[in-house]
Amino acid sequence: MTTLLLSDLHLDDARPAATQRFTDLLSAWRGRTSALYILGDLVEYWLGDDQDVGDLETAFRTIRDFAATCPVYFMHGNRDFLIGNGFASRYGVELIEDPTVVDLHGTPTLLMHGDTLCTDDHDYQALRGTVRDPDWQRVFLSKSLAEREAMARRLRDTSKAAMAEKSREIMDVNAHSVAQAFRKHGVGRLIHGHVHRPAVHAVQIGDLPGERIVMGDWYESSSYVTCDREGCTLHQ
Ligand SMILES: [Mn+2]
Repeated sequence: MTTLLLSDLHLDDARPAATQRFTDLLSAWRGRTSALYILGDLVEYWLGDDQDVGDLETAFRTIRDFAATCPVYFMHGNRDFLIGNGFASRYGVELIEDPTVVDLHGTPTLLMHGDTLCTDDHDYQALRGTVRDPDWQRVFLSKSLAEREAMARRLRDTSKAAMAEKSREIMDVNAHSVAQAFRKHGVGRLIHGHVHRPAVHAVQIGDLPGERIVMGDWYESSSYVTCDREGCTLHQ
C-alpha cells in the first residue's frame, strides 16, 4: 500500500481544471492507498465552515468518498486555517497539527505546511501570529459572511502587494529553521509545501543523509508525493 501526500491545490471555482485533476488523481488511487495527507492550502481561501462551497462541493465529496477507503488527514495552510470540525466531520477528514511526525512505512517523517519555516519573512510571521490566535478567530467567525469576505479580500490584496516587493529568498524557507526542525523532531525526512518550489533536497542530519521534499502547487499541473517501504517519490 502507498501513502499519498499533497498540498497547495488552492482549489477555487475560478480554476475548475485543478479541481478536475484532483478528483482524477483521487479516483486513480482509490483503494490503493493506506492514507491520504493534505498538507494545507487545499482551497484558495476559507471563511469558516458555514461558507457556501459552490462548485468545490464536487472535490469535497470526492475526498469524502476517498475517506471511506482509508484515513484522510488534513493540516491547515495559510489560506485555509479556518477549516474546522464542521468541515472535518462533513467530509470524513481528521485534522492534524502543524507540525506532525508520522511513521511512513518505517521512516519517521516530519509533515508541515511550510510557512513556519519562512522565518525571514517577518511581516508574514507577524500576520500569522495574529490570525492564528484563537481570540482573533472567534471574533472573525462571529462576523457575517459578507464582512468576512471583505476582510479576507483586503488581507489577500495587502499580502499580494507585499509579496510583489519581497525577494525570492525572503519568501523561501530559512535554512537554519529547516535544520532546527529536523533536529527538534529527530527525523531524517521532512515533507512540506507552501513555497511552490517542488524539489527533493538532500540534507545532512548530523552524520546521516536526510531529505526534504517540497511539493508544488496545482495551478498549472499536479504535484504530489507517494511513499512506500522503498521511500518517497515526488510526482511533478
Ligand atoms: Mn501556503
